[in-house]
Amino acid sequence: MTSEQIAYIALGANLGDMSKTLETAVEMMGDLPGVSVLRVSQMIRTKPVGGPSGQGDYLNGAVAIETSLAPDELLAVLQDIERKLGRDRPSQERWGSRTCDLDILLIDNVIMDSPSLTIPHPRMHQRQFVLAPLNEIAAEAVHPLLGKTVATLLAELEGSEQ
Ligand code: A4P
Ligand code: MG
Repeated sequence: MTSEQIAYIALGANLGDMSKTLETAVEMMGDLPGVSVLRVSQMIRTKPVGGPSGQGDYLNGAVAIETSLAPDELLAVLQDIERKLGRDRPSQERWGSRTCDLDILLIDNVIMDSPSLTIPHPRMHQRQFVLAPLNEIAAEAVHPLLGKTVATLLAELEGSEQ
């Protein structure tokens, strides 16, 4: 039995009723054994980053949870929610449109890199659509590899865009 840890999950959608889908995803997370939802950010509309051209805008958000699940167990239950919400990938292209994408951003100070799971999420610090909602619920959370808070990472990213 793993002890309770705080994890941050990114939510993204750019197909279907995005607002409803993400709301349902948060409810389903709260219903999981071994998971409690602590905080939920606002869902923000963002321009697609990467992937094929012509994709629609995304709705993105972030959730803080407390969980006793091990990282690979958490990934499995999140992927199950993605499937139940009809995660439908019209193309298998990397970074293509999706009904619901749930990514694990951070789990306390966990650092891991296995074929199926990399924590912290390897691109989180480069993405405003991840950091802006995360900053709303976890500005002081520290990225264990970069040694910086979410607030600092967001400020650096916004500064570098000018
Ligand atoms: N995987 C490894 N580490 C993790 C982790 N920390 N959390 C593996 C979740 N999954 C992780 O994921 C592919 C595989 O990553 C999984 O099988 C898992 O074992 P996927 O969700 O099937 O595919 P994906 O999401 O297309 O790939 P990826 O690399 O996660 O994409 P990104 O980097 O998440 O980018 N633009 C806007 N505005 N908003 C978005 O939300 N999202 C993407 C996807 C691109 N552009 C976007 C957005
Ligand atoms: Mg993903």
